[in-house]
Amino acid sequence: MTRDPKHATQTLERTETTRPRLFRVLLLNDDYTPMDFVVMVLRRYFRQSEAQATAVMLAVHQRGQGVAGVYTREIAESKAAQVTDHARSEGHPLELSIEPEA
Ligand code: NFA
Repeated sequence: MTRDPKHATQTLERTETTRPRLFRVLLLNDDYTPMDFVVMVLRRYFRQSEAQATAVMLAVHQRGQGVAGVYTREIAESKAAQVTDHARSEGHPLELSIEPEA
């Protein structure tokens, strides 16, 4: 039997979502990794323009470390691992680290 629409009730579903924590992928300076390799890494793995990649590379070179990109934990870990593998395969000591944002 159909209910009088004047008195109908409805249940509204609301799925709760939270924003994932974000993590900075840091590039660390060293004395041996070629500048060109670092610029290539920033362009290829962190999708930076040539100008941005050059600026970030120089900032890392001068200040010791800098942010390559900001991602969810899994993506940040995966980027750091891929870049480390690539650097080692070419004999470069480049190091990266990950830190939570705020
Ligand atoms: N310091 C390195 C050099 O002079 C360049 C570099 C920049 C390395 C940023 C690592 C990170 N060849």
